[in-house]
Amino acid sequence: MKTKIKIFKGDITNIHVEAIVNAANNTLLGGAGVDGAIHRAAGPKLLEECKKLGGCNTGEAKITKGYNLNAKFVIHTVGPVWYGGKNNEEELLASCYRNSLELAEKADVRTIAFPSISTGAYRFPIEKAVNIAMCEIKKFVEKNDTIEEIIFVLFSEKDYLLYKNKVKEIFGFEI
Ligand code: AR6
Repeated sequence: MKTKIKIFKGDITNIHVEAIVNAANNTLLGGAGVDGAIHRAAGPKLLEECKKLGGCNTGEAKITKGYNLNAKFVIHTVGPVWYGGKNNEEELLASCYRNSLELAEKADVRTIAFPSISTGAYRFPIEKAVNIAMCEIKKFVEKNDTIEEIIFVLFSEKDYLLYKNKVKEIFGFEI
């Protein structure tokens, strides 16, 4: 495995990477949380481009330019709302990570940052979400080495520690 996995505590809009992933909603027209922060930092042209995309299904992803962000691209993915786990939520969250990474690879992205998709307004339990995120990343990096760096950006200390411990468990190294 050549890809480096990193964990960072802070605001994803400040990270210097080629693509940042947005935890969006089905309209792709902006919202609160990380979505709001990304649209604010990217500026109004991001919304203009998003309006042309015709929304996005849950579990899927679409790519736009990054406009005023440091990142060249934004990959918008729509996580599932957690309704207790019987509505295919786990598989849908896994497909957010898979589809985002596939789009990044197609766009020749070498560095990418993810937020913790679905664990805010969409209420996905973070202990389950972090496991799904890391398992999907591991499957991807075992088969692809075009992406050099994958960074998870967490807002809170609690989330940061959960991700950090999961990296150790799944990848077997300390960050
Ligand atoms: N940088 C990194 N992480 C952040 C940031 C930031 N700037 N802001 C929030 N987080 P959420 P969801 C964390 O609610 O659960 C939006 O309204 C946050 O603490 O942003 O997928 C969309 O339009 C949490 O841990 O995304 C949708 O309607 C994580 O990012 C809906 O929310 C995800 O929280 C999507 O909900």
